[in-house]
Amino acid sequence: MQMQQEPRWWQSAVVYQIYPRSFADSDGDGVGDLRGILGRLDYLQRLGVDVVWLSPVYASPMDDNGYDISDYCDIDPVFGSLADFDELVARTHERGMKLVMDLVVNHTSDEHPWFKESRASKDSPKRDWYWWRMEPNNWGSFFSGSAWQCDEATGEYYLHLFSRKQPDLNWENSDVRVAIYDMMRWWLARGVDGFRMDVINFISKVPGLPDGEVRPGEEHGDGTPHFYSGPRIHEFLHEMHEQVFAQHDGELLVVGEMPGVTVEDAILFTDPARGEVDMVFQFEHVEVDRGQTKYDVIPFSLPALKSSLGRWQHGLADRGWNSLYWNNHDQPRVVSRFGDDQGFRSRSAKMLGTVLHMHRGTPYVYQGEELAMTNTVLESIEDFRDIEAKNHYANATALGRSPADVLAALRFKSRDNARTPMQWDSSPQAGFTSGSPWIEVNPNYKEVNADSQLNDPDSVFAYYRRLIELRHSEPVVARGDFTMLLPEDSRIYAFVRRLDDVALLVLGNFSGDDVLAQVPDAAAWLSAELILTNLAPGISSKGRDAAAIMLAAWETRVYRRHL
Ligand code: TEU
Repeated sequence: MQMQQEPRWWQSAVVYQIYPRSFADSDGDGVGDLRGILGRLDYLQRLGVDVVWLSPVYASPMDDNGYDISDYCDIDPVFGSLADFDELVARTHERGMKLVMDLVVNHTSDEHPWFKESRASKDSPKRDWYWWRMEPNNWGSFFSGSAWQCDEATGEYYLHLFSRKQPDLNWENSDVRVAIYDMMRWWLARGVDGFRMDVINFISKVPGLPDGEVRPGEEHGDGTPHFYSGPRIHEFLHEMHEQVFAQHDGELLVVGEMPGVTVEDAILFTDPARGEVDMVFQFEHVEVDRGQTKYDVIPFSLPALKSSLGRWQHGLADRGWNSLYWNNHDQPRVVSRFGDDQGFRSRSAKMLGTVLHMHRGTPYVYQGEELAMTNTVLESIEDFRDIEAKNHYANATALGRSPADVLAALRFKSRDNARTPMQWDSSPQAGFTSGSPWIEVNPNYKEVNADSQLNDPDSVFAYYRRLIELRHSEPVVARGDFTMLLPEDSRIYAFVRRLDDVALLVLGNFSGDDVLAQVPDAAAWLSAELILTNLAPGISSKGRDAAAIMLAAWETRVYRRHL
């Protein structure tokens, strides 16, 4: 017996992620800001998205571009003021869209008053708000080097899973939790509609912080088994739900970013009956091209991608909910990664968008994805801005790796690929700023920009509008079940969605070749209604009695049939 879940508003919604630093700069200082976003709300409304998620805009020394927060209850001056923020909330709501904040509470900035107080002395009342040790364990940081930093004031070490300027909060201490829930309620009272919660499955650490395994060739131990979905994680998230979300009765969208989360755990996190979060970001599908480490790139395998996404579709079919994404501010651009950003940029971007958006789950569009923005040109290490990339380069080259090899991997995988300015038009700096941008604009902006796509019915932008509209108008897209076809095919992604007597067949060719998709019932599908394709009408081959469906390079099709 399938458990019928109550339909929730976000099951038919599409979320748009803004990375404020790189979206739109209103004052010419080269960094995007809230007033810049205000000036572009019409664009988002035209795209048709339901929710806007802002990467952090809180006060921050910007060691990790705002994921290091020094004041949770203020806006960083580089982005504007609380008054600008209130206006943004109001204008977003006026247009029928919701606004979700990024919540970073696994760690703060080392410049947060809590940490300043904590580090001051061993008997500070806030000493226990962070993790202090006489001796560090062997964990490595995600941003290279040890996860521990010796602090001058007391000679003890503090834990930082990310940069030295991002000390981890100690969630075992209930005062920490109370302070965080208070702050969350304060934002909800200001009108925000939910939270994207940064590395939220890292907040519960195994007591005693045991050493991690040191793999051959590695300098540090892998601490992840001791904090990925740690022993108290479900308890903490349920408590947060009770203390913060429950009062808002299903109006919010709460998504937990959870590196390393398993399907089994995701079911528990997102089962509405358990009261934790609405959905999680999992990472398996964006790690199909990952070797032992992030920068060790292995060849892309479509069967591996299908096996992963299919397992998640299956696992969360009855209980819980998926979120769907190719891109965010940490991932290279998908058209450069799984598509063809040269000869078939637009066509392959539309295919990738279709395959993702037709899955069951809530799709996330990352700024510029709707224009098929690509990875950028990063020649020397000076072109990079991201602390993760810069630390990795310094560390790997110090350990004797060839700078050319390290740079090659960084060019493909660097988070800076996602962080170049939004390409609005073909004017200097792509219309992003009148000043000098904090990171170079992608040199392809004259060809790839919003202005050239907004009024073109064949543009990637127009195509994304249709994808979003389909989720709103077709119940089978939002609520239908999912069946993967052709799991072993190395070039075709194919699946069926079904709700009552309506079925959709979704096909995507992940290659530059013509390929015959040997799907069951091919003849019946060929005579069904073609509701979406990325090829101009007439180019699609339509042999009526074929036993298979011929797809051109990077072609995608969605057929609808009544059964
Ligand atoms: O990222 C969490 C995370 O684990 C990674 O995806 C991270 O981006 C890194 O690439 C690991 O190699 C979140 C944020 O999305 C990211 O921007 C922050 O830097 C990080 O947490 C720390 O707050």
